[in-house]
Amino acid sequence: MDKKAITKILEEIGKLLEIKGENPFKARAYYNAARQLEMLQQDLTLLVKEGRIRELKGIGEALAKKIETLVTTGTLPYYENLKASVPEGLLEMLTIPGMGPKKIKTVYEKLGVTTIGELEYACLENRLRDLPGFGLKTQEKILKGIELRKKYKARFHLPVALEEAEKILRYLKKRPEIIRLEVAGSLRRKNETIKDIDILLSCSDEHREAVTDHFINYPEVDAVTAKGETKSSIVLTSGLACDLRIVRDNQFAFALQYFTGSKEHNTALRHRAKKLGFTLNEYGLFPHNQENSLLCNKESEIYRHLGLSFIAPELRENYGEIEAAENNQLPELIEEDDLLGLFHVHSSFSDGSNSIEEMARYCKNSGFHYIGICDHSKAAYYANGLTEERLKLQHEEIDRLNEILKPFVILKGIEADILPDGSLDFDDATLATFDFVIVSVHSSFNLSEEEMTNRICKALRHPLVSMLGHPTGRLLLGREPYAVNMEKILETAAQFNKIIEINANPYRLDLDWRWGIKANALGIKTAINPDAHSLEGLNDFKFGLAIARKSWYSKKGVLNSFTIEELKSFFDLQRNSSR
Ligand code: DGT
Ligand code: CA
Ligand code: ZN
Repeated sequence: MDKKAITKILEEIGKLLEIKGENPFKARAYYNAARQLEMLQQDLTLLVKEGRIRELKGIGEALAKKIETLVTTGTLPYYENLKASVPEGLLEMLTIPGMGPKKIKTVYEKLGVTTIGELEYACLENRLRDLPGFGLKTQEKILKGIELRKKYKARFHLPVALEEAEKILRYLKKRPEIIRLEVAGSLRRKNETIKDIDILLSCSDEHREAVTDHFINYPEVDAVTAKGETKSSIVLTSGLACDLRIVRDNQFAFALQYFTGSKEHNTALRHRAKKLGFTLNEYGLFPHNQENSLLCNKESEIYRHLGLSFIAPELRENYGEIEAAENNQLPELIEEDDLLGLFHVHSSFSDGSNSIEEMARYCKNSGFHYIGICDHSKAAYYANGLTEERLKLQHEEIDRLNEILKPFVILKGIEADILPDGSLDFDDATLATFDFVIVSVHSSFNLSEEEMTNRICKALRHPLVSMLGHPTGRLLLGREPYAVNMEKILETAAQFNKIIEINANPYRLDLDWRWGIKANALGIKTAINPDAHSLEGLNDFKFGLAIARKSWYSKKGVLNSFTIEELKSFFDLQRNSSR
């Protein structure tokens, strides 16, 4: 192993020791050794052979032995063990500007943050701001560093892609030659993460070149990666790629259907077309033995020719939508106008940035009828969780506001921690003071699948529990879900008439829609829960709505469409039926 590699390892050992909070002199000895090697004029291998490493300033017997081991064997068990004793993500955090070993140690110890994804989420929830040695400026710097890193990754969160796409569409619309313009691909299907933006437009042949030039001259372009007559690709300054396809207007519906995907849906649809005597592709729907395509101005006409009712883009994942469309059994999907209120909203009583009054007024002004305030419970000390005493104050405040804001209603909820053994961190008398209770896992993510499943199922069987929050704890592109048997959780939820939330935070979107389809089929109701920690966060319900639609939910399965009276009787029913 060469000098440079060894220097790097010595430095890393120093940082690992600091992250672990070992004696600072020990870490300093490694940094010093790294510097000594860097400045070394002689050949390191020779020095080791002659046993003269100990002569270097500040390098004692133990350190000299380690360097010798590295030079002769290329590995160092001490280093490997040290690395294994620290979560991998913590080391990775060293690459983020502003995150030195001390700060990493702090976020690990105080917030339990072990990955960059979790660190980002903690910044967005303002958790770093109040840590010793941090502050708002540091938090912003760290967040910026994380964003920069993300530029070079393969997939993007849904809101990033949506915002970029909207900007490009606005820009493209300036060209009067464009007849029709739509986003296709995974973004139109509202997938939880997006690889690239697909845009489709129609114009007459002679305008293609001008429209293409306009596209590649978009101001926020980092690189033009393809430029052809019908297809061009750019990479945006955010790192996200965007493909543009230009077709004739009489091909638009076919191209839109094709480029919306998913690939799996398209493959199934093509097979169906073939069986019915057609060839289906991005250019048209061709009856066998005919050269010309049928005319379809809209996608719905393509589906109709294939004996299917229209399939909403969100459902085009080959999860049974074609069979359902054939039998006219597709659900009437939930829509924004169906939502009467929002649950799972945090306030400044725990870790939210806004007061209950601000959150409630914002909801009221957005046209909602109610809001369910759910701050953290006392076990969530890192999130300023509520003790019984502070809960009383909160309930008094809600009573006071309900008088003022009538007929708007603030519901008293809580996001109670599910403790590792499945019990909750409030007693039944306290739990009974809420209108509804969300239970979530916020700690001990490393339990075995069986333990985690039992833990959650036990909480779901509790008669005073209404909903399960973010059922897998995943952070999209940031943290894997914890090990859990989702089938068992769904079975339990169905049996005890419990709600499983669709956490609408775009970093979570948990329940995953693939499980959402199953939950829905089992008759489990869901709630679209923004998990908002600020006024802005309340708008995240839109992403949850998309996932509810992807999970085939119609109005009747979504708690947010219930009136206040319906809600109250539902929560009563839940309590009485699980006793
Ligand atoms: P993404 O970009 O990974 O988030 O997901 P998509 O679905 O946007 O995938 P993308 O951008 O590769 O392609 C856009 C659509 O184009 C895709 O959903 C279906 C269609 N498509 C692309 N390649 C194929 C293919 O090889 N076969 C079929 N049937 N369709 C394709
Ligand atoms: Ca795409
Ligand atoms: Zn939570």
